[in-house]
Amino acid sequence: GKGEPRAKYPRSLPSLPIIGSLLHLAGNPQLHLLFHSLQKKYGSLYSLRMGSHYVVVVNHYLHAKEVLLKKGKIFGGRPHTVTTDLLTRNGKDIAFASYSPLWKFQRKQVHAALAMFGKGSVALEKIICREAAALCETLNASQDALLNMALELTRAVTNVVCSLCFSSCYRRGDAEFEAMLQYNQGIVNTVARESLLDTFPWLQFFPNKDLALLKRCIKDRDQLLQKKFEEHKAAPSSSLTSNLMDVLLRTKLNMENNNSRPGQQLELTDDHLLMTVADIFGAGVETTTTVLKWAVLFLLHYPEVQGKIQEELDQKIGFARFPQLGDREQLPYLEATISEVLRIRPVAPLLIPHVALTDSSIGEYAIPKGARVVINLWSIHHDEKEWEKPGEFNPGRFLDEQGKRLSSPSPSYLPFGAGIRVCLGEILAKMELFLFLAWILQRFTLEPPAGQPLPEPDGNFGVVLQVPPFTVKARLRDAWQDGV
Ligand code: HEM
Ligand code: PLO
Repeated sequence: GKGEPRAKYPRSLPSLPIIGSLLHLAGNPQLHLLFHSLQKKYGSLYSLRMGSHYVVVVNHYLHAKEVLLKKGKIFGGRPHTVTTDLLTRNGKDIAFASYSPLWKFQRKQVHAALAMFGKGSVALEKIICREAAALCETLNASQDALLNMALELTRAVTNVVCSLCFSSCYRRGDAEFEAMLQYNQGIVNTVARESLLDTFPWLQFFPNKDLALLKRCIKDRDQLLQKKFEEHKAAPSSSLTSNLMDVLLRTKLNMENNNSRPGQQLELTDDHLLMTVADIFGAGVETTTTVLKWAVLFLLHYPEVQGKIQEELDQKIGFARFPQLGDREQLPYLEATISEVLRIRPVAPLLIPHVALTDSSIGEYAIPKGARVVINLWSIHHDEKEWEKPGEFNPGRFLDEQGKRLSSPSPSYLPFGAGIRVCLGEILAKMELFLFLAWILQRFTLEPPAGQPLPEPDGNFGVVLQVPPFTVKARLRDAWQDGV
């Protein structure tokens, strides 16, 4: 009305061509870095227009917490994009689906299933330790030979998720595993790239050959999924704590039987079921593997950190038994190292874009309905007012003064997001990171092979922040030399 102050919108970047040309110059757009550096000129909250889309970029943790926690439901939407719609059959999954009653139901089902497998964490812990043992065997057998560590880590992590989703696992040379590696790589390289860069920039950064590749990879993924789906439908497991596929199949059946009741309109279609499993399978593999690769690359760059973790392992666990989850409190330096890896190289540096479902605000700024809100986790984790020398890899920053307990020096830290869209795999991922690293470092010292240059730990922006390829030598530690 009259006299009312006009709504104040976030400062907006001058015009698209400028961003477009910045990205163009950069060649491979490292969007999180560009959005971080734009703060100098435009402040921590600013907006830009990408074609028909209004995008708000959030670089400060207080604004991020307002979006994710205080107004989580308002900002709980997701954008429709060409590539993620292809990947998820128009948003029938969890991660790329907008807020809806069915989405809420899918999340709840998966959450309950994961909690059930982790009951007292015993079942999950057993699965992870089984894979850690197999991984250590492989490392041991390929002593001194150059080893594709990334591949072995991926297999170990994949087998954990495979057990969870399908009660199955892969051995070396398995054709289905090789196929999965292939299509995952293709999807990671192409999906969601246009969520911020469509219309005009789309033409520059999303060539049609990428779209063709993505479609091919999705087809391969669908084939694998369909096979699993039919196998499980034909022979469902009777056990209650079986696997995600069987749990969802049973839920679907129960819903159909109850659907004669009025008021029960939710329908979990085959597509919803498949896309839900696909999300967990995809996220379960790509995220944890990526963090493990980052951890190993940083340990190669910082041998003193590796030495300190091993010292702690030797003192608290020794050589007569293997690490277990119950040791976590006893190994604060290892836990601090994991926290630091998740800070310095966030898996999802811009999370997944959120969408404002109604007119709202962030801080003192008005945000219109439909705005895409990008949370720049990179900025939040590299804020100089919150972190001392944020660019430095320093696990010690996550320890208290006595160096005995984990303690974050700043609230500007959200590696798994927060609120209604918080990561569904946080607990699982933390268990895996801890157990795999503890098992490996108890037995082996990781070294860069002589004469092979170690790449700088620079990330490559994509749907996950990708690790540069590198080679490793795993040397059996002295205490294990005779007979293991
Ligand atoms: C979402 C981080 C592992 C399943 C997310 C988000 C982040 C994240 C930042 C986005 C939150 C947002 O958009 O606001 C991580 C990290 C991981 C990890 C750092 C490993 C260290 C996993 C694993 C699983 C998983 C192992 C599966 C078991 C999901 C799913 C979503 C998600 C389904 C979508 C949630 C939604 O949109 O409602 N994760 N994640 N994540 N994560 Fe993870
Ligand atoms: C990884 C490649 C798979 O083929 C498909 C897939 C499904 C879920 C995605 C995941 C990919 C990448 C990481 C994502 C996850 C959902 C949540 C997770 C985006 C594309 C994160 C870190 O937000």
